[in-house]
Amino acid sequence: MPHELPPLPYAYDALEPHLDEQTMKLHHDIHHKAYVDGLNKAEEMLAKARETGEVGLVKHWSREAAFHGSGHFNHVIFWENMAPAGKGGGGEPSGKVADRIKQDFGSFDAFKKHFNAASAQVEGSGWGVLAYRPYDRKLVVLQSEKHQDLTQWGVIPLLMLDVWEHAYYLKYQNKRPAYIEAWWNVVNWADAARRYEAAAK
Ligand code: MN3
Repeated sequence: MPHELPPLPYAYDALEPHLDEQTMKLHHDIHHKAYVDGLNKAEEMLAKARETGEVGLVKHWSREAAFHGSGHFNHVIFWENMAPAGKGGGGEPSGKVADRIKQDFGSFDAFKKHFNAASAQVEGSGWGVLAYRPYDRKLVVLQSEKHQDLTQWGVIPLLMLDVWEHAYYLKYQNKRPAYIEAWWNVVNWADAARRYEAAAK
C-alpha cells in the first residue's frame, strides 16, 4: 500500500494569525505531498531492486527513502502538534508530560528557552524536536538538520517544530525567532501529552 497524504486536522486558516493560510496550504498540499510521493517512489525502486537483484542504486534510494520518509512522518506529527490558538492551542502542558518536563529541564520556561534556541540555531533547514528517549526514560531536545540528520536512534518525537523556510517565509521572511515565538500560540499540548503517555507507559 503506498503512503498517502493525510488531510490537515483543521482548516487551512485555523492557525491564523500565527501561521497564515497561504503558507499552510503550500506547506501541506505541495511540500508534504512531495515527501509522500518521494517516499513511495523510493520504496517502489527498492522493491524493484529486490525483485531484479540489481542493487547498484540501493544507496541512492535508501537516502531518498530516509529524506522523504522522515519528511512525511515528521509533518504528520507537526500538523497534529498544533491546534487553533485558544481552542487547544497554546498555553502550557499539564499532567504527566508537564511533570516530566519539569524534572528533565528544570522548569517549563527553561525547557522553552532551550527548545527555542535549538530551533533557531538549526543550520539551514530542519526541525526542533522534543523527544522521549526510552533507554533512560528521559525527555531530550534535539535539532534535526534537513529531516533525517542528527537524530538519536530510538527516540520517540513528542513535539516537532518545522523551521524550514517554507514553513514561515511568506509571513516571517528571515525572522525565524519571531515565527518560533508565534508558534507557541498554537502548540497542542494535549497531543504531546498523549504521545508522551503512549511512549512512556
Ligand atoms: Mn515542512
